[in-house]
Amino acid sequence: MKTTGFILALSSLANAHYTFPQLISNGVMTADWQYARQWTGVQSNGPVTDVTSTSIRCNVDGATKSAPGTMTVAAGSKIGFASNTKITHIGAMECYMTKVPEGHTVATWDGSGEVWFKIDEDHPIFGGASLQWPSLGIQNLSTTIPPSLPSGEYLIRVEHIALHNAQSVGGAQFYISCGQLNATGGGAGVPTPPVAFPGANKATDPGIQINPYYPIASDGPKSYTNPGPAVWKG
Ligand SMILES: *[C@@H]1O[C@H](CO)[C@@H](O)[C@H](O)[C@H]1NC(C)=O
Ligand SMILES: *[C@@H]1O[C@H](CO)[C@@H](O)[C@H](O)[C@H]1NC(C)=O
Ligand SMILES: [Cu+2]
Repeated sequence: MKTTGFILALSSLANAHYTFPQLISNGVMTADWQYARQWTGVQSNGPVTDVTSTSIRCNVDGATKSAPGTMTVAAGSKIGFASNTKITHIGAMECYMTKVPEGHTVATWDGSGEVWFKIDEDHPIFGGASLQWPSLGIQNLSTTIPPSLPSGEYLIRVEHIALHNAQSVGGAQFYISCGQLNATGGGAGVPTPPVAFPGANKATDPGIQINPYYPIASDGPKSYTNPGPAVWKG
């Protein structure tokens, strides 16, 4: 009986997790792992919890694995990531990009170094018993490729930072996926400020180690500081 209960508890935990296998462009869903890098252990749907590991960049082995395809997107157009299941945890959504350097292709670029910039982040809704985010219960996330982004090949990285257990160090859960893009029709923007993964986040950052249910009051917590750099408004 005990064992059964334990297995049930484990499987319901796994069901609560999610991955981002699909990109969405012009309202069209692409196939699973066609443009997003399929990471090692993807069947677990599990999160990354160590912000100092290389896995924080593109999930487990995602820095050195390539996706079969590179998706062409116009600068200024909408792009999305779809989760394999509804997002079941409260937490912040952030989106980053990095340009593939000369002499590399996006299929083999590992995204190392202080080369990532943030293109989007969302913010919580205040007033409930806990912090709430607009991503809770949805599957499709959407953002805009900055219009002045220089044309060329990029990795795009989405992270959903689940914070339901984040009151202790290492309790935040990072759900991460990296997609391979070829941006066209871009401009002469200079994305800034650049950060590295790992490096952009500390386990004790106030947006990562936080009790989203505190203070306990009918109108709940009233502030949240997104981790990472400022958004580049290209
Ligand atoms: C996600 O977006 C796609 C493409 O626009 C749409 O077909 C699909 O119904 C959406 N899924 C959900 C759960 O909203
Ligand atoms: C990216 O787009 C440019 C402009 O259309 C094209 O010349 C280039 O071959 C594309 N590269 C990839 C990898 O798709
Ligand atoms: Cu989970």
